[in-house]
Amino acid sequence: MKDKTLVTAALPYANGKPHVGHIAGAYLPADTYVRFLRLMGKDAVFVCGSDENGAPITFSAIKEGVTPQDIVDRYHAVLSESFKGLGIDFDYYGRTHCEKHNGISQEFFTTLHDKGHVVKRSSEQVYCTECNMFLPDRYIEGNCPHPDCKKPGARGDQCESCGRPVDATKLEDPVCMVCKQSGREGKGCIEVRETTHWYLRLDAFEKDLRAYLDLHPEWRESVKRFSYGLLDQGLRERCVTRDLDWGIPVPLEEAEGKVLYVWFDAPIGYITFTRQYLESLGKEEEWKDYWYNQDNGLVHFIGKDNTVFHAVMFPGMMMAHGDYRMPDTVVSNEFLNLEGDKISTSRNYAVWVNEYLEAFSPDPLRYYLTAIAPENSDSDFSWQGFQNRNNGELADNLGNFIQRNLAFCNKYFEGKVPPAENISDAGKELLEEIEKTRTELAELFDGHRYRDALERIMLLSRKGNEFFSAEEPWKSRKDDMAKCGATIYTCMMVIEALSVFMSPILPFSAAKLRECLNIPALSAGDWNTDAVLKSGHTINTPEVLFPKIDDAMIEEQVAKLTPKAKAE
Ligand code: B3M
Ligand code: ZN
Repeated sequence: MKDKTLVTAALPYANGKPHVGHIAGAYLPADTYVRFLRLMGKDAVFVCGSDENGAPITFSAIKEGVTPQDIVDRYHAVLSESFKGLGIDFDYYGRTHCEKHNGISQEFFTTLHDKGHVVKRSSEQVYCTECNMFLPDRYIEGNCPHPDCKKPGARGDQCESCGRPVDATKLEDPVCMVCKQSGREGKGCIEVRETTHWYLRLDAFEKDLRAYLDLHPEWRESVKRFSYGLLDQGLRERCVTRDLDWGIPVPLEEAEGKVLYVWFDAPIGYITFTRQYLESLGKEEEWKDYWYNQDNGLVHFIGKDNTVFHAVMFPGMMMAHGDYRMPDTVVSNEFLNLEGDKISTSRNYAVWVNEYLEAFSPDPLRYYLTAIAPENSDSDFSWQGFQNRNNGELADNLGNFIQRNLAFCNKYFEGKVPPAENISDAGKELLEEIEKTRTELAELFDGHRYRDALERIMLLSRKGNEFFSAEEPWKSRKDDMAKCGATIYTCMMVIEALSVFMSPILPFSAAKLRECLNIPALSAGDWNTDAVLKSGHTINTPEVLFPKIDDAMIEEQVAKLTPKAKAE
C-alpha cells in the first residue's frame, strides 16, 4: 500500500444501464478499496467516467433512430445516478466525449506517431453502400468461410458454430446488420473496399511487456495467465483508428473522416479524468504525481473481458509514449451469472441497479456481491441467495449482535457504556480478537481479497454474538451487575470496531451504526484510531440496521426475470 494511489474503474459504455455484473466486476471492489485506503490514512483519488466514443455508441444510436449524443446524454445520467445510489463514490465521474479528452487523446496519438510507434497500413474492409460506411466486424453476418463449416450466422470476427476466427471480407452471402436494424434488407449492399488505418506497433514492446509482467507475481492468476498467453502467441500490430463519424478525429491531415479506436482513447480517459478532477481543485499540476511517478500507486479495477486492454495494450501504449508510469495492479474479476444463466443486456436478462434501488437499500447488495465476488472463478447471483445472506448473515448475525447489545445497554445501563472493569478471560480474548481482526483484515483488503475480508468481519461479529450468549447478561444483570457491565462493555468495543471494519463494504450501515453509538462519523486514518466509545458515554436509541427481506419482495424480483429468461 502506497501513500498516494490513483484508483480507476473501467469506463462503462454510455449505451446501457449498469447491472449487478458490472458492479461486482469492477465498481464495488474499487470503491471498497478506496474507502479502505482512506481509513488507513492514505491519499486516494478515485476516477471513472462514461465511455462515450466509438462503434458501440454509434450502433445504439442507429438502432434507436436517435443521435449518438442523445444516447450518451441519456446513459451518462443513468450511470451516474446508479453509481451514486449504490455509494460507489468516485471523486470524479467524467465523460470521454469532451474537448479536453479529445486533446489529451490526440496528443497521445501524435506522440506515438512522431516516435514511429504508430504506422500506416492499407487493408481491405467491408463497406456498406446503403449505410455509406465501413462496417465493424460484429455488424456483418454470413455463412462461415471455413470449408468444413459453412454454417450460417457467422459474424465478421468469429463463427459462433465452429468458434474459429473469421476474416470479415471472406464471409459468404454477407448481410449488413446495421441495415437490418434500420429496417432495410441488408443484402447486396456489401462490398470489399480498400482503406487506410494506423496501427500501434505493440510487437515492438513485447519484451518490455514481458519484463513488466515478470515484476508482478502478485497479480491475480487469471490476469497473469491471460497476459502471458498473449505474449506467448506473439503480439501483433493493433489497428487504433476506425472509419466512423462519431469519436475523436485522428490528428493527421491524411486521416480525414477517421477517428481513434475507442479502446485507444478510453483508457486515456483515466488520465483525462485525473486531470479534470485535480484541476477542479485548483491543483493543475498534481495529476503528474499519479501518472509520472512510480513511487505512487496506480490500480485498475476491471471485468475479465477488459484484461487484454489493461494488462497489455494500455501498458504498451504508455511504454510507447514514454512519459507515463506503469500500473501497479490490474484487479480483474471473472463473470457473475444470474440464476445460473448468463447476464445479457440484449435479452434484458439482468438485475439493473436502478431497479434494485427502487426496492432495497444499497448495503444488502454490496454485502451480497462481496460475499459472492467472482474473484477467482465465475459466480452466481440468485435472489434466493440474496435473501438468505441478508436474513441469515446481515440480520441474524451482525444486526442481531448489534441490536441486542445496544438494546441491553439502553434498558439496563441508561444508555451509558458500562465501566471497563472485571473483564473476564473470555472478554479479554475477544478484545484481542478485535486487534487480530484489524491486522488480518488490512492485509486482506490490501491484497484485494474482498470476499475473505468480509468473512473475517462476520467472524468477529459471530464471536461477539457467541460471547454475549455465553456470558448470559440477562442472568447476571439480576445478581452480578459488575459482570453484566463487563459483558456489555466488551461487546460495545467489538461493535465500535465493526463500525470501522465494515465501512468499506457497508458504508451506509456503518455510518448509521456510528450514529446509533453517538460517535463521530469516520474520517481519514480512523482504521487505527483508538476506540472513541468510553465508559460513561451515552449512546442513542438503536434502530434496526438490517431489516429482513420477506418472501414477497423476493418473489417480485424473481417474477421480473423469469419471462425474459424463458423468452430466450
Ligand atoms: N467501455 C468496455 C466495457 O464497458 C469498455 C471499458 C473501457 S475501460 C478503459 O466493458
Ligand atoms: Zn464456422
